[in-house]
Amino acid sequence: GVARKKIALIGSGMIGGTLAHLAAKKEMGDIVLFDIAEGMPQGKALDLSQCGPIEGFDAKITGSNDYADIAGADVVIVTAGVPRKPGMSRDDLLGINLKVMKSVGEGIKNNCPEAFVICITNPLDAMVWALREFSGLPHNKVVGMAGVLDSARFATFLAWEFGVSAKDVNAFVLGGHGDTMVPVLSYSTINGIPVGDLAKIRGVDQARLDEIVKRTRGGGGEIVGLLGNGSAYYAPATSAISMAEAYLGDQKRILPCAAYVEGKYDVDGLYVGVPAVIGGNGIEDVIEIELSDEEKSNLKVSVDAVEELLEACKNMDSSLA
Ligand code: A3D
Repeated sequence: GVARKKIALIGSGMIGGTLAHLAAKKEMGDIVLFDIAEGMPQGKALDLSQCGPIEGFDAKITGSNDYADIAGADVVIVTAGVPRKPGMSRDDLLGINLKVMKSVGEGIKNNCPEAFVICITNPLDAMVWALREFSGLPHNKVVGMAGVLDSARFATFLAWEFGVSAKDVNAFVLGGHGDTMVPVLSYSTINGIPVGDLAKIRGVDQARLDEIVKRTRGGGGEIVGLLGNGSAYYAPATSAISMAEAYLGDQKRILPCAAYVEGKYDVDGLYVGVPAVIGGNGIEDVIEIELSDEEKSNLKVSVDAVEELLEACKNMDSSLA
C-alpha cells in the first residue's frame, strides 16, 4: 500500500521544534522528534499535534529518546548539539558537537541508512563531513544546510537596501558557513537584473554593497547577540525544509548547500558551500560557476578554514584520521 513519508528530526530544540511545525503544516509526512533530553521531544510532539485541528493538517508527530523510532526515515534533519552563546564562534562548538555527530551518525547508520540526511549542527562544514564519516552513508545522501540561509540573509538585506520585494531577490553565497563565507554579487540578481546594475540605477555605491556583504557574513552572530541566549531558528528551519522538499519532490532545485566536492572549485574531497542540484537521488550534481580572481581567492580562504577544522576533528577522534 501507500506509505506516508517519514521525517526524523534529530535534536528537538529550537530549530527541531520549528522544523516539526513546518513539516506538519506542509503535510510532508509523519514526524519523529528525537532528543536525548527525556520528556521534551514527547512534550513538543503533543503540543504540535494539537495544532493539527486548528491549522488543519494531518501528520502523526511523536517524540522519542530511542533511535529505533527513526527506523525507515526518508529524511533526517540533524540539529543535535549545542548552539552558540554571545561571543562564541561556531568553531568553539567543535569538540562537543563532534561527539554528538558520532552518536547521531551511528543512530542513522543502524536505523535508516537509506535516508537523505541534512545536517544543520555547527560548525557546519566540519560537522556534515564528520556525520557522513560516522554514518557511512554515500556522499550524495548527506548534505549541510547553510547556503540557503546565508543567501536568504543576503537577499533580505539587498531587498531592504533597494526597497524591493524580497521575493524578487536571488542572492548567491558560496564557501564555508562562517565568517569566511563568500557572498557573490556578480551572480546575485533582482528579478534577473544584476545587483551591480540596479545599484548604479539606484545610486547605491560599492562601499554600501560591501557593508551588506559584511552584514551577511556576520548575519548569524548579529542574531546571537540580540537573542542573548541561543541562535537563529526560524530561517534555519525554513531553509532546511526547502532542501527536504527538493529531495522528496525530486524537484532538481539548484540550492546553495554544503555538498561533497571532489574535483571542482579546486577542492578535493571536502564539504563546502556550492550550488548543488537536489533531487530524488540526493545531491545529483555540483555546479561549478565561473568566479573572478578575487572570488576565487576568497573561496580559497574559506576552503582552507574548513580544512583546518577537519584536521582538528581528526585530532580529536582517531577514527576520523
Ligand atoms: P538547541 O535549541 O539547543 O537544540 C539542540 C538540541 O540538541 C537540544 O534539545 C539538545 O538536548 C539536543 N542534543 C544535544 N546532544 C544530543 C545528542 N547527543 N543527541 C540528540 N540530541 C542532542 O539548538 P538549536 O536548535 O538552536 O541549534 C541546533 C544547532 O544548529 C546548533 O549547533 C547551532 O549552532 C546550529 N545552527 C546552524 C545554523 C546553520 O546555518 C548551519 C543556523 C543556526 C543554528
